[in-house]
Amino acid sequence: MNKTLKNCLLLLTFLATGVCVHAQEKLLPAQQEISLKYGADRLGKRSDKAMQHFRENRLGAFIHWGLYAIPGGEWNGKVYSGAAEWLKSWAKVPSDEWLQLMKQWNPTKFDARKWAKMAKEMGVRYVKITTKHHEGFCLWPSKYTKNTVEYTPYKKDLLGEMVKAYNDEGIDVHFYFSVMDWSHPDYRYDIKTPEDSAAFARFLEFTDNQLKELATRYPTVKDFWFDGTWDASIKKNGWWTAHVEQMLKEMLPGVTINSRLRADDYGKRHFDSNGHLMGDYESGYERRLPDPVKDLKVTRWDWEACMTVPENQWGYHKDWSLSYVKTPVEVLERIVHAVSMGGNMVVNFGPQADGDFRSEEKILATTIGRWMKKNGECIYGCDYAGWEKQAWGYYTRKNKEVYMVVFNAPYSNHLVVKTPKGTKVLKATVVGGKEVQVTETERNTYNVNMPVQNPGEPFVIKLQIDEAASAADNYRDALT
Ligand code: FHN
Repeated sequence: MNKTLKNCLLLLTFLATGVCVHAQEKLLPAQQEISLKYGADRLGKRSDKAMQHFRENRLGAFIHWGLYAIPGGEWNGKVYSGAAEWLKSWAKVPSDEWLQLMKQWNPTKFDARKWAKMAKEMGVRYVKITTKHHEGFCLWPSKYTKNTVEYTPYKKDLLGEMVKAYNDEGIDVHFYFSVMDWSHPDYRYDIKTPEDSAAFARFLEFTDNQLKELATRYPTVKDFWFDGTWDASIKKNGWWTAHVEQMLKEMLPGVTINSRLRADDYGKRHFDSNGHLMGDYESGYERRLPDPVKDLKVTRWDWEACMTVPENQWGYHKDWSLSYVKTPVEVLERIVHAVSMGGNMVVNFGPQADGDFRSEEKILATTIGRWMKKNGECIYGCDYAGWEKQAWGYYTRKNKEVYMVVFNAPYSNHLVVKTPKGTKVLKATVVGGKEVQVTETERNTYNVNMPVQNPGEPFVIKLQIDEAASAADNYRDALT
C-alpha cells in the first residue's frame, strides 16, 4: 500500500471512531501516527528562556480596541446584545459603510502612558493588543491597506505609542491579529472556484506582508496571537499557517505563537491529526476553563485562557446591563484557577472610543492590582502543584513553596490539606501575615488553622514542605 493511501485510510478510521475530534485527549501510539508535513514541529513544552518568561508572566490583559468602540453595540437606533466587536456582522453593515467610522476615530483622551500605568498597577506582566480585528481596521499605519489609523483624524501610530509606553513600564506586548478580514476584497470563507483560489492567494500574500511589517516595525513584540482562523479557506491552507509560524520565528527569535493559528495537512486545528499541540501554547480556553479535577491533561502543555468581564463583550459595548458582569473576586478566582492548572490568564478590557476606560474596568484593575501587590507571589512563576484539589480553593506552586489560595472559607476553623505520599507540611504562614497552626490528623492529611481575615477577600497561605519525608509512618490501615 503506498504511503498516501495508507494515510488516507488511517485518517478515515480516525474520523469514523471520533478519535480525530478528540485527538488532543488521546495520543496515538507512535507506530500508528500518520506522517504530516504541517503538523506539530515539536513534542512537549518549549523549554527555552523566552517560553519560560511567557509562562512565568502568568497574568495578562487583553485590549480590544477598534472602530466598533464608536457605535458601542448600537446601529441605527438598535442595540445589539451580541459582542460589540461583531456589530458589523449582527447589523449586516457593508464594509464601505462600516469603514466610514474611520472619519470619527479621534480618541482625544487616549494617553498610552496612562494605559500602561493602569496595567502596571493591576499587576499584569503582558498586554495583548488587537492590531487588527475582524473588521479589518489597523491600529498601525500599514502600507498595504488604507483601512488604518493613518487615514483617520487621529493620524498617528496608535500601536507604536502603546508598544513604547507598555515596554517603558516593563510590560511585554503581544500582538493579537485576526487573519479573517471582513474588509478585504480577497478574503474568502471557503475556496470553491479557481477565482476563490487566486483571490485567497493574494489575500495570504497581503497577510504575510502585514505580519512582516508588524514584526519589523515593532521588534520588541514578544508574541503573536492569531484569531479568525476557523474558516474552511484557512483550514484548507494548513501549509500557510505552518509557514507563518516559521516566518515569524525566523524574524523574531524567541517569539511565541498560539495554537489558534495552526491547521495541519488535513485542516485539523490546534492539535494535529496525531494529537500533538501545534504552536507554542494552547489557546482554546476562551471564556471557560478546564475542570480542575477532571481535565488535568492540560498540565501536559502550555496554555493560556482569555476572559471577558461581562458574559461575552470584548470590544466596548455601551450597555453592560445586558449580561452578567463578573465581580473582581470572580475574575480573581479565574486567574488563580488557570495558574493552578499551569495556565496563563488574560483579562479583557474594551476601551471607549475616546481613549478612556469605563469606570467598571478601572475599578476592576485597581482591585485586582491591590490583591496582586499583596499576594502576587502565588501567581507569578507559579505552576500546577499536583496536590488533590480541596473545596476551599486552589493550590499553586513555585519550586518548594506550595500556596493555598482560599476562596471558600469553611465554617470549621480549619482548612483540610491532603499531601502526596512522602510529603509533609512543616509550617503554614499567611502571605503578608502570621504563621498559622498545622495539625497532622491522619496519613497525609492536615488541618491548617483558619486565620482571621477580611471577609470577602480571598487569602493565601504559604506552606513549607518536606518532600523527602519517608512514606513509612505509624498509621495502620483498617483490616476489613
Ligand atoms: O471573534 C473573536 C472575538 O471577537 C474576540 O476577539 C475573541 C478573543 O479571544 N476571539 C474571537 C472569538 O473566538
